[in-house]
Amino acid sequence: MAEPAAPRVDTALLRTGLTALRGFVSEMDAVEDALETVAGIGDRAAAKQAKKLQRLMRKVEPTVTMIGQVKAGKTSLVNAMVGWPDLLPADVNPWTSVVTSIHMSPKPHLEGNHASFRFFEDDEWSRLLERGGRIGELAGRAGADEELRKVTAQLEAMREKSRRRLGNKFEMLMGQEHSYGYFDSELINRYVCLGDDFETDTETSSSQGRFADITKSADLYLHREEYPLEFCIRDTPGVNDTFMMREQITIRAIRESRMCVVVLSAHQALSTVDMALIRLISNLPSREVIIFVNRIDELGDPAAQVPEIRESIRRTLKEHQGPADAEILFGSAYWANHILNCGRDPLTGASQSALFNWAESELSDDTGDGSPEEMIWTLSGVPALLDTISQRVAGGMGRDALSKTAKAGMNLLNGIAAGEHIVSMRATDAHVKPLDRKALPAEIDRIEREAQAMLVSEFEGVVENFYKRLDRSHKSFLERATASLIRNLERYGDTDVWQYDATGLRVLLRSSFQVFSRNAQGTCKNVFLDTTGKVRELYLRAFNVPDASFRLEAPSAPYVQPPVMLGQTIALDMSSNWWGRWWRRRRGYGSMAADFAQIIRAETDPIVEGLKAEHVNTVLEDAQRILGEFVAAQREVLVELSERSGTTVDDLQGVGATRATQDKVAALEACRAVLERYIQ
Ligand SMILES: Nc1nc2c(ncn2[C@@H]2O[C@H](COP(=O)(O)OP(=O)(O)O)[C@@H](O)[C@H]2O)c(=O)[nH]1
Ligand SMILES: [Mg+2]
Repeated sequence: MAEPAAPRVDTALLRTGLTALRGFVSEMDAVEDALETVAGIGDRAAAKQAKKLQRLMRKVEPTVTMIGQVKAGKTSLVNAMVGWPDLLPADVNPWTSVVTSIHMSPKPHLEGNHASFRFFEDDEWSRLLERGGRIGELAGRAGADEELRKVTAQLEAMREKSRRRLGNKFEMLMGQEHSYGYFDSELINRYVCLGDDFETDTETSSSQGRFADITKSADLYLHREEYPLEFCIRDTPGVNDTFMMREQITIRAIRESRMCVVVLSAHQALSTVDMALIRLISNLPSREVIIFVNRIDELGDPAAQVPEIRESIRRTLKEHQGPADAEILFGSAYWANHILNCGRDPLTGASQSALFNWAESELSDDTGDGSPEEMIWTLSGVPALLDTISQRVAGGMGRDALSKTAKAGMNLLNGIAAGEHIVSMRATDAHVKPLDRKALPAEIDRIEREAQAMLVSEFEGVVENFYKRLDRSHKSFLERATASLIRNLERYGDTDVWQYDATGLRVLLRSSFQVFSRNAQGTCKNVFLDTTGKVRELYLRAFNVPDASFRLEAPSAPYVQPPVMLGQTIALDMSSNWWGRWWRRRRGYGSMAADFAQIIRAETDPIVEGLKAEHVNTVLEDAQRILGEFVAAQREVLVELSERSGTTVDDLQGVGATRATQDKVAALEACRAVLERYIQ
């Protein structure tokens, strides 16, 4: 008997939202062609560099991270976006903390679709157990011993269960990675889906969910020709959990990609419950945040309710200093997956009437002439989401990548053109003096040394300034908060639980960070320009190239990651039981104020330290690397040129060489016109 055919999925629908991404890829093609020409004209070293630039440009993999409430439909939405409705299990046990990245590639992988799963490191678990995670840390600081005991006991039980489930493999698996030359839903389930028995004591699960409790991340490599370039969609477990472990996971995931989609459920779109979420995204620029309000199929009257929800989200974002201009889209992963599945499972009655209601409001006469499938796909909001993402990629990290490649390509081209100039000079004028080749490498080394030293010393000033501002903001916040506490105590006594909003601190720290970010980029830009000027002078001096026509592009300053960690929950954000109890247990205003200052300091110090350590070092290291790469590329071209300029007139075969040179120069000019378009 023949095997039943796999259920059909209409992946062609995906193309609808990816036009801007295709546009971006054709721009990449144009730059790639120009580099191809440059490679053909230049000598071996130049050709090698051009190939390397092509390779690096092709390696860009835009990544978008889905964050949001548990059950908002993140996973269902990811499935729709990759065109595989049942790929990742929806409705997984909220205890899982796996971050799943789906890497799509327009070309099939040689080894076919494949997957790898990574487990937590042993020390990540121990840290969680010893200190009870972030929540335990908070409870510990507040002296909420009872809570701390509870949290630790829960974590112990969780670990015990995993240990029993996995037997003596448990320790061995920590920190390991499992790779497979295929994947399907069954395999994924084993790694990301906890069995339902996890929280109860019935040990019924067999293979399902066998590893899920210790899986940290899953990477799936999928061939999808509808995506015109390598593209990664990352699913996170959701922000709100008992141990605040996932908050850290989410923060890390956001930091690793330039764009995030905040998925909200239409029933409960951005209420005060989501303050943790709002805090996380308020540290991102609006253009890097897209809000997708999912599950509109469950609204009674989407046409009327959607505008209200939009308005309320805008208001909430504004009130809480969130990214007020972030794009807000509406849709239903349920409709999207329904239509990708070619409508095999009929829509429920309520969902169908919501669809008609939404169609009437959304589909105008000129959008209404597609097929019914296309119309439902449009109404699901997924193509609009893909389109917004595509545009952001093309306008953001894509544009940056193109510009970076175009600049390096242009410099390569200018080097080659300078070489051709030398050749033609030597062919016509025997008086051009050959260069002292030996002096060049030392000159370039000197320029690099000076540039790196300048970078470090200028950076020091920027950093010192930043630290001062941070510390000042931190101190003044602590003083104000404590003063407010005392005022409150004097006025109302200590019976009312007093709350103090940490937004002020975040705003202050964020603005210090923005100043740092601007100054750091400005410094890099200056040093890069200065270095470029010196290298250019070397060309002029060494090869007699005409001053006016010879240009070198300075590399772009490094990208500075937004300070997402500022959004992490701190004691002041919590209004849980232990805060009240902490409050009631204190006696005497003096001790209260002192204790309070101490707990807040203990909570905010790590944030300030984190901003200092991680961001500052990353920016400086990136800048040093960019500078190093720039000089290395220039060194290769210059040394190569100096070798050519040592050839004799006879080697150049007189007039013949001049004519060939003119052809080359014309071809290079055509490439220059292409590359110029992409330089920012
Ligand atoms: N009606 C409806 N249900 C949805 C939609 N998206 C997801 N769900 C359901 O909501 C539940 C949670 O979805 P899931 O994708 O796991 O949410 P996550 O926790 O954010 O990843 C599942 O039962 C889904 O089938 C939607 O657009 N409409
Ligand atoms: Mg999920």
